[in-house]
Amino acid sequence: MIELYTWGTPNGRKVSIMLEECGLEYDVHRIDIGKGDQFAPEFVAINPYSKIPAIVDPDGPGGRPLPLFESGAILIYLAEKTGRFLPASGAAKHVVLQWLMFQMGAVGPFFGQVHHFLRSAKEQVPYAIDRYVKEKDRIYGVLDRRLGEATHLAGDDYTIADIATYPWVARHEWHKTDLGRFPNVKRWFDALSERPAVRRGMAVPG
Ligand SMILES: N[C@@H](CCC(=O)N[C@@H](CS)C(=O)NCC(=O)O)C(=O)O
Repeated sequence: MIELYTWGTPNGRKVSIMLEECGLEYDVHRIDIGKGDQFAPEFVAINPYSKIPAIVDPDGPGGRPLPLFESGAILIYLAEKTGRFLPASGAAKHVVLQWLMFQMGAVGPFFGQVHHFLRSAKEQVPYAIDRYVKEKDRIYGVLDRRLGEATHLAGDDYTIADIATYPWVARHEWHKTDLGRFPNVKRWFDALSERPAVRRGMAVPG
């Protein structure tokens, strides 16, 4: 049974969606980041950066327990463990990793900054809002062009790149984005929203 340390955020839900898609059994540990649970010494021992998500796989490589943090690293690990949602080798594997890194380096950090400056910042900072909203729209443009030429981000198949990106697009109301402006993203988002594993993963931690 994999131990999942998570909260109801896009980065946490990438991992619960993946666990659901792979049919792996897991125990959910609620880390309430609003209350500061992420700084508890037991959790810091698993993730020294004090952020969700993290997992502990008691049956890691060599039969030894493996603690892991960073959602992208966790998705790659679970994909390799199960042989699902990431080709084993070749160009197709690297295209998946490219779109996964685009999520990790662009979608997550920039959408996250938009959420912060629109919803959480103590004062409205027009320069920051303008900078991050512009970059967010640029990223949506990249996703929309890509999804205009391919069914999924890495091509025909649904992969960990889609699993990583979906929960961020699911927060489109938080970053005030009308998906009607990005019809290919909307087509992809609506299709993924129908997947039972996506629905179950998005409901974690409940
Ligand atoms: N790069 C990390 C980012 C994780 C992250 O930002 N987690 C947020 C929630 S989505 C968090 O735990 N925030 C609490 C904090 O910063 O103290 C990953 O992808 O796992």
